[in-house]
Amino acid sequence: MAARLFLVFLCLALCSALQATELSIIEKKLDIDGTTATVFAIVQPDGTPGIRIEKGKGFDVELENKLNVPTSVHWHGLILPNNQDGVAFITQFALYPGQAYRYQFPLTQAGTFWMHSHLGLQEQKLLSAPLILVDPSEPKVADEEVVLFLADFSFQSPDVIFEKLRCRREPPMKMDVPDLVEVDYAAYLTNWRTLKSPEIVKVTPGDKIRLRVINGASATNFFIHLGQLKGEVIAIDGNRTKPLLGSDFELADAQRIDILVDIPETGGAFPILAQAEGTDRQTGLILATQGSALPSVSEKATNKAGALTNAQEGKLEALNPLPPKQVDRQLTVELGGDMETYAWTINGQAWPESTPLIVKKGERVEVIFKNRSTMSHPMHLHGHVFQVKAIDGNRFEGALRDTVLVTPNSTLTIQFDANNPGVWPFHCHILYHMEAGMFTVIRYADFQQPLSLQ
Ligand SMILES: [Cu+2]
Repeated sequence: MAARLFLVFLCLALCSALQATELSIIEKKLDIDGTTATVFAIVQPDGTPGIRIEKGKGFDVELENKLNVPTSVHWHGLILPNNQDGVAFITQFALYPGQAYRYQFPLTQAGTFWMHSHLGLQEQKLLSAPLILVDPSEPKVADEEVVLFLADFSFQSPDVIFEKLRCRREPPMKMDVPDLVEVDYAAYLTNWRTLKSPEIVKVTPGDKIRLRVINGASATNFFIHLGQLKGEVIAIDGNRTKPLLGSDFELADAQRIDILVDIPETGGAFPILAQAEGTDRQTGLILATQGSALPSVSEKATNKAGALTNAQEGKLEALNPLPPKQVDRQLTVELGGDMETYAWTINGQAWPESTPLIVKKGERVEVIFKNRSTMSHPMHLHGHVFQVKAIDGNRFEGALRDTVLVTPNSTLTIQFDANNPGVWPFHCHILYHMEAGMFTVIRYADFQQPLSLQ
């Protein structure tokens, strides 16, 4: 018995002695086409934004706040213990200036994720970064990987943007389709750069490239254009899908898409572009083989993009869907609000005046979203993976996701297994809709939230 206890202590001591990955939240200068902006960032000691972790090693991150304001970081899409979900004042306390917190939990997933502030409007100041989980035991699907981290950028403070949205009575831009573009952004970024000086990624002729595209924008849905390249979608929100072929895809706010592309044997330069919904503006990077002539790509696209639709969602199928099981509980989630009042609600309530949605551990839960508004809402559930099960009443075995776009005046059904007790944020990922009230929690019955956070 004593020997066994000693071994347990030895193991604990060795485990805690292992070095955690260090991540710091910092303020930094960013050049936006010749004008310097002050933004936030989440970086490793060498300045690399975000992290890449091998699944088997588990999540072990020492996160330090080097800002002079409180902050928090949420690990978007990860299945993790409730008290490490990083949502300030709901699942954790804020991280105050100078404080550090060590996040440690086992990893059950491998795929493309991201991290971002979950406190106030800090996400708009680019407090976000990629979070890539890899599983070396999985068969290799590509020769190279390229991460595209998309963002929307404004020189205005997020508080001013929010106040303008709440006070305006006129659309901010002349629009053919109203309500598609809420914020007139100064720039759209890919890996923190505009198309005036895009990242050029060297690739080899004949190679297969895995594009990990992350929509890290605060309030923008994108269309992804591969140009001459043909793509094969292999994963959505970090979950494997059956192959979906194409050159143009949809990527709502906070979602991720993993696409395989083949670089032709003849080589060349291949822009990978993301065009903001409802605009003629785009961002991106260029994949180029040695010696190829680099094209200049304008920030202005040839055509104005319309709105994202349900078309792609209806074609996506999970590679490993939820096992068949009878639904134990059905929750209806009505999404309401309008641009005039700029009050956004879930079941008629705006956070924090919200009634939590209750589930019980072990249940198969079905959520029916009914969007009663004229805006799209990318709805995100923390701590769980859900499967899309129906769009406008048409049932199918859709993708596994953590964020799904509910388009205007449509109904969309998802299911998940309630197997991770806690109090889990469930909200629209458009930052300003969330801030204006489109946020609630799913609470497990009998879950004891730490008293101090109630
Ligand atoms: Cu919304």
